[in-house]
Order: sequence, then C-alpha cells, then structure tokens
Amino acid sequence: RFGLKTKTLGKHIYYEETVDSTQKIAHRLSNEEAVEGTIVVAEEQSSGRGRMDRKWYAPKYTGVWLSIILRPNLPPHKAPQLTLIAAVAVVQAIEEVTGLQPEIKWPNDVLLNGKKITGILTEMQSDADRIVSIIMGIGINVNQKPEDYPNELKEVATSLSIEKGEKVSRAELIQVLLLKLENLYTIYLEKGFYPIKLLWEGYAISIGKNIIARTLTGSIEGKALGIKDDGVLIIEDQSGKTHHVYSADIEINS
Ligand code: BT5
Repeated sequence: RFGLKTKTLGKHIYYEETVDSTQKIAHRLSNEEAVEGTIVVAEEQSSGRGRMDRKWYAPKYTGVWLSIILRPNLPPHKAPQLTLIAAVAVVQAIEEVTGLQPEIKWPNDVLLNGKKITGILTEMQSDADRIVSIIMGIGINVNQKPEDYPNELKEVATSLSIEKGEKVSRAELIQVLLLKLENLYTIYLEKGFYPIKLLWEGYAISIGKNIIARTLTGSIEGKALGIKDDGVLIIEDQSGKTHHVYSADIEINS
C-alpha cells in the first residue's frame, strides 16, 4: 500500500479511518512485540497529541498522521537524536514532493514561512541501558484550507496546499517520507549521528540567532550556538556562560 519502496519501514501497516491517536495504537503494538518498521496510519485522530500533553489537531483526509515503531540497539540517552532524524526526513520529503523549502526549529518543529507544517513526537520505551522501542509520531498538514483551522491555530499553522497553492498527494508524501527516513536511519545506524547533524544544521533556523528557551524549570535567553552530538541545544547567555538544553520550547528573537 502507498506504493512503498522501503525495505523495512512500512513492512507492516495498520491503516485506520479514525483513531484516538496513532501513538497510542503504536505503543500497544510495540508491547505486543510488533517488529521494527511497523507503522500506524490514520485518516483522522480524535485526540492526537503533542509534547507535554498538548493537543495535536488532525482532521479527516487532510494530513499525514502516522506513527512508526523503531527498535535501535542504542542507549536511552540517544533517543532525542531520532527526533532530529525525523525532522530531516520530513524536510527532504516535502522538498522532493512539493519543491517547497521548509526549515527546522529545534527540536521538533518543521516550518514553512514561519508557520508550523509538521510536528514530531518521539516517545521511548526502554530499560536501564537499552532502548526497547521508539514510537515516532509524525503529523504533516497537507490539504487543510486556512478556514479549516480553529482560531488558536490560524496564526501558527499552515498546510502544504496553502503554501503551494494546489492539492498535494498524501500517498506520495508518505511513500517519499518513509524512503527518506529509512535512508537516514540506515546512515545513522552505520555511521553515527554526525552526518545527520550536518544535514540538520543546514535546515535549522535557530542556530546563530538570539533565542529564549522555555523549559519546565525556567527560561534561558541567549544565542543558540548549535547542537551537540546527542541532539542537545547549546545556548550562550550574555555573560558568556553556556547552557545545555534537553527539552524546551524556543522563541527566536533575531
Ligand atoms: C508536536 O507537539 O508538535 C508533536 C505533534 C505530533 C503529532 C503526531 S500525528 C501522529 C502521531 N499521533 C499523535 O497523537 N501524535 C503524533 P508540540 O511541540 O507539543 O506542539 C503542539 C502544539 O502545536 C499545540 O499546542 C498547538 O499549538 C500546535 N498545533 C496543534 N495542532 C497543530 C497542527 N495540526 N498544525 C500546526 N500546529 C498545531
């Protein structure tokens, strides 16, 4: 289905019309020992979710809403790298299918013209020193019209069809996305994070800019210097002190 050209990603596909969240189903399948590359795709999610219990708006027939089960043999602290791999794959797929040029806002937003086109949610099941599974959730806004968005999203969200001015094939996007993701994931497992980091930095808008990073414990203001090999964001504050940020929402000032 979807004309996939991949070897492992999408080998097993669970396709549903309506689900609460593809993440939830993927977690259950993972617990039932689903193999690496199993994906869950839905036309609509009634309670799609973002990070920190936020909601992800996923109306019917308009987007790509999917979750992928990966089982890399890696220590848990490497999990954030998978989010960055997903972001690069999404950018490459959007570029190839639409010719549009998205940008990445650390850690998990893909933007077009400053508005969010894609959200990525990477969740992990692990034991003390190994990842058991990564549930990688990707939501891409494809054929929504501006009036389809609820008020609170009108200023912050966009879709590929809004930006491109014409409808975009969701099946083609899934096909290309999974192929890009499989290629990047294979490079990552064979050569490590460095080649991915270079690609990621080429698409990132926040690096070199002054930003505010809001974390659960407070906010840090300063210049984003780059990411470390583990995907952590490095910020230099006005006093020259560097901070390592594992998880935050960032606002770009200049
Ligand atoms: C994310 O969270 O951006 C991760 C979203 C992951 C969604 C996928 S869809 C398939 C899979 N199944 C799921 O249930 N989830 C995953 P975060 O960085 O926390 O951003 C959430 C915020 O984005 C919300 O608080 C809204 O402000 C905004 N938002 C919600 N829906 C949106 C949409 N469709 N387009 C753009 N922005 C949206």
